[in-house]
Amino acid sequence: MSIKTTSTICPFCGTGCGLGLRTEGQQIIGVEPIRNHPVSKGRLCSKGWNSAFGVDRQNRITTPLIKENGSFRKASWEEAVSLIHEQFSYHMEEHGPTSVGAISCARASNEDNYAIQKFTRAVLKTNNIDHCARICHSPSVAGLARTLGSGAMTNSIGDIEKADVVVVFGCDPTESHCIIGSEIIKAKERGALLLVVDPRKTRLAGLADVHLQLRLGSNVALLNGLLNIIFEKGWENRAFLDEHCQHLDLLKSNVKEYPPEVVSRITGVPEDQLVQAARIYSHARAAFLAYGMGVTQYVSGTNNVMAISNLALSCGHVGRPGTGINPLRGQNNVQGACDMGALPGVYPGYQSTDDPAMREKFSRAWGCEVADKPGMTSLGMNESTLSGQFHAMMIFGEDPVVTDPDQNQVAKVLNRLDFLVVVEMAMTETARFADVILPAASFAEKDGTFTNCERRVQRIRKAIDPIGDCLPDWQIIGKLARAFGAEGFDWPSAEAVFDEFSALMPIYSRMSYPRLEQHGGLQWPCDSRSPDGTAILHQKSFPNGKARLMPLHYLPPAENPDAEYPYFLTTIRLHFHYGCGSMTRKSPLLERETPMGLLFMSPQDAANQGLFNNAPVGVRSRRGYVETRVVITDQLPPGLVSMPYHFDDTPSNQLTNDAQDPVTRMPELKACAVRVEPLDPAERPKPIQVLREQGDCHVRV
Ligand SMILES: Nc1nc2c(c(=O)[nH]1)N[C@H]1C(S)=C(S)[C@@H](COP(=O)(O)OP(=O)(O)OC[C@H]3O[C@@H](n4cnc5c(=O)[nH]c(N)nc54)[C@H](O)[C@@H]3O)O[C@H]1N2
Ligand SMILES: Nc1nc2c(c(=O)[nH]1)N[C@H]1C(S)=C(S)[C@@H](COP(=O)(O)OP(=O)(O)OC[C@H]3O[C@@H](n4cnc5c(=O)[nH]c(N)nc54)[C@H](O)[C@@H]3O)O[C@H]1N2
Ligand code: SF4
Ligand SMILES: [Mo]
Repeated sequence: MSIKTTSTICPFCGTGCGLGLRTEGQQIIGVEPIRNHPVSKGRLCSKGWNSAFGVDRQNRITTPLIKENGSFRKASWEEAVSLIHEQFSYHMEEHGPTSVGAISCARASNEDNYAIQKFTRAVLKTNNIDHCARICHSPSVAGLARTLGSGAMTNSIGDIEKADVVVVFGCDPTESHCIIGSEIIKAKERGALLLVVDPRKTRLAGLADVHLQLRLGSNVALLNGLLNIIFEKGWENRAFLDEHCQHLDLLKSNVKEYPPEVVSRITGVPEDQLVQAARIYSHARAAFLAYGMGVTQYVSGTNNVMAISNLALSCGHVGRPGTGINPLRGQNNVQGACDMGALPGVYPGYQSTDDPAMREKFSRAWGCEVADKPGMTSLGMNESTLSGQFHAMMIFGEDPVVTDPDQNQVAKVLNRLDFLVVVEMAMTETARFADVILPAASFAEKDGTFTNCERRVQRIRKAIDPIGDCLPDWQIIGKLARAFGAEGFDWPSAEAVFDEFSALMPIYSRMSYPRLEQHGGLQWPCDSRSPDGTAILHQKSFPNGKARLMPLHYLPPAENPDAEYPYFLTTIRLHFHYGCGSMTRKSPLLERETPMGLLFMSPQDAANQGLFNNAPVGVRSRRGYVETRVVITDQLPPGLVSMPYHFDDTPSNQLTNDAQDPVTRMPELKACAVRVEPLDPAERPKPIQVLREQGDCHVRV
């Protein structure tokens, strides 16, 4: 049998590296990088190299499954779909369409996400549609929409090589966006100055010219402090401010309240470092600022994003090569899932559901009445379930039991739902709660597109047939829609789905599969004014004319250490694992590198508690308890501990707090208070499943 290589895109992070799948017949036999790929240029990180394990047939759900008497049995598509139709119809009639909803999937394609939100709005007649962007970059979408008028990365990954200053603000790209991380290291090697703002001494912080090791959750104070110095010294970009920004006076009087001595007290950063950082950023010819979850995952998430925007605008580092405000979008297709309107408030292309003209546009295009009531966010649907108003949910490819804050609360919600459908590739902790599981095809088994963090829409291509009874999500939606008697879901191909949505979305309007092929992907906006795509946003002006500067105030995290829970816990990512681990933990090579959840702790704290490297410990918060092992590291200052969130047996989301940003309802995943309880050194940490059986963790279900 001949061997062929199919050119596609890595299914993990938003960098969007080009990946070749080598197949022999219907078997994936290898993975290779794509040499001439515009972003990855022949490189992959270890997750990309190991992507085939996550989709292997041995690790997959391959038929629909229906729960009966507490366990799953195999079912046909007809039986599963008819049960879903019956249950959803019942709840829609009994309690109205706002009592049902869907969670879409930032790991699936644009075609899948478009189909899922169309089905929700046109067939279930509700705007209750959301996805993991809620707990990821929703503050970027909201914050940048307010200040700049558009919520995506303003520049491109290739701009890093044009910058003379790179700022890494609350993100850890050598772990999380490894190929971007390596571009930053290259920039540093060729002489760019590197500024890192992070409470932990990350790998890039170790290489930085200045590392501002601020206290957890003190971003707004720090950013206002930098602006105070910049305005005080006259280092702002007057010409840019005059031409492009409004509300300068408001911002100036706002940051007057943040002189260096006050900011140093709040953030713990020495005053001379604040001045040094302010000088470097404001004096740069081109400063590329990248930021991540250390900015967004706070009750002050949207304010943090707007404070970053204030700084970049005041120094004029927007709209030119090598600059920009660059949220490093996380999931392979989270940018696309947002673009497709898998959010309660927007149709595809960020066209508001509150705008009657848009409602009319989509009603006409879809040939039916669409939902007219405002939709709920994912956490809103959870709350509504607990108050008895929300009854049936479909979750496409997310594992909230492991990845949402406060695991015991999530379990309580899923138990309360009357009917839960999970569309998944593998058996996850969330899928165990389902009444029906539908088997999804993996990225290797379908055609479509992913949109990476720099707004580049790229083709993914089918290398093998879907295994077993699996189907791409958009075809699963087709089956469900037919059961509901709905028309307009019978697309003959992924390309037909793409053609339908690109015609409805101005920012994708000049894209087509042949044009994506020809250009090696196209960056939106791609319209008649910019038919070959847009590498840099806001080069001439902002969508609303001028950008807005926003006066903001510092707000501490919702939960802070105290005598009972003396440590701050922050949750992080590790290079070798991804999300809930449902794919990366299937790779023996990745699993060998980090096989279990860990608690990182400073040498001082470990010494105070009499803990040695690898010592077993319990970690407790007001919400839950896990057991794990200690790793002593000088990456952390005393008083701060950290844990990855990839491990279903050591879930750090047992501990996290679901206090929320009032604008976006982003939960505060980056800060909560915990205590660390040494276990007998001979004891093995118990996985959560065992703790639960023993009643050792306060499961509130
Ligand atoms: N290996 C791997 N890569 C991934 C993922 C994965 O699961 N595994 N997930 C993908 C996804 S979904 C996403 S969203 C991205 C996320 O990518 P990142 O944003 O890099 O993710 P985190 O590890 O959560 O990093 C957040 C950083 O913020 C810092 N931090 C915490 N609090 C503060 C604060 O108050 N201020 C500042 N300035 N910094 C703070 C933390 O110390 C940490 O270094 O990664 C993507 N890539
Ligand atoms: N404590 C803490 N918690 C966090 C974070 C944190 O920093 N700290 N980060 C948060 C962030 S930024 C994010 S984005 C979330 C991520 O949270 P999730 O989205 O729940 O995590 P993933 O592991 O990406 O889960 C996606 C699931 O999709 C499935 N899947 C993959 N491809 C497809 C497909 O094509 N179709 C279907 N139907 N399914 C598919 C996979 O099998 C996997 O089980 O986690 C959040 N949780
Ligand atoms: S950097 Fe991201 S997209 Fe590139 S290979 Fe690694 S996980 Fe995949
Ligand atoms: Mo994310």
